[in-house]
Amino acid sequence: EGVLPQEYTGIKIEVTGFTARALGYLREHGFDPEGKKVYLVAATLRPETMYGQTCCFVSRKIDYGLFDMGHGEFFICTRRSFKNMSYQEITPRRGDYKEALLVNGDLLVGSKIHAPLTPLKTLRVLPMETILESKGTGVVTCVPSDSPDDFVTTRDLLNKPEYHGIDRDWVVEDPISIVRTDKYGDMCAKTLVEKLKIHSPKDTQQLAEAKTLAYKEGYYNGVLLKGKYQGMKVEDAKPKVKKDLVDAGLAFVYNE
Ligand code: A2H
Repeated sequence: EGVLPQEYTGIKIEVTGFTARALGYLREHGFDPEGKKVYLVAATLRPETMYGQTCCFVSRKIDYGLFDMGHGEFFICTRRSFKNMSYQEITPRRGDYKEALLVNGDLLVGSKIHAPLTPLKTLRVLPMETILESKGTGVVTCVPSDSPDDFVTTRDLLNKPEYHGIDRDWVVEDPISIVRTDKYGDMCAKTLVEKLKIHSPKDTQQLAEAKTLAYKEGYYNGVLLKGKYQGMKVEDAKPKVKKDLVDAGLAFVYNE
């Protein structure tokens, strides 16, 4: 845990089709998603990269809460993060963080989702083993072009779908180019993962190095290739993309 507060953008990713298994569980426990809007809430430091989302990651080690946001809307995130949100004027009632239901990440894997800004209409929920319960919302949106973690996890899912208990068709093979830097081209995560010879999502130390390099280069020297702010420096585009998402009700600012 750092000393300074970290400002995340909470991205609302709508679940458009629960798997039959998830539906069975939810109904059995008195929750019918029919006619409701259920969102997986992903915490990101890079809202300007949402043009490159290819899936949404959850952890099978985490029991997520399903929280009533009022007006037929529900959030799926860790109880820890919803508690924090409840003291930041994000939720309906200050200090009320009792979930309607607990849902293990495993039940969510395979569900169909719709995420803002990505050109891909339907994405899937996929498993990521390295998600920490103690950070963000426990939900990570996957941007394999710019996040080394996301790139390596995606590659691992593609290489060993049976091991991960997923359908290979659920994985989008190619990252979407969204940021260009002179140093690493227009797929900085892929470039760095290859350069540092990172083989597995468990290569924690090299991944940390790749993350730092990708983040610094992308943020300070990157140019956005997609969307309304195409051609603008990432540093300048980030607050604009974030504001547009928040104004459109697709995201919110969350601190921890
Ligand atoms: B970032 P920091 Cl394109 N466990 O979003 C593991 N990782 C988590 C997490 C958790 N509980 N919650 C959030 N994260 C990820 C986009 C992105 C991110 C890009 C490039 C780099 C990057 C798309 N994924 O982060 O420890 C989320 O991934 C690299 C720093 O608070 C979030 O931003 O600094 C970032 O880690 C937050 O990590």
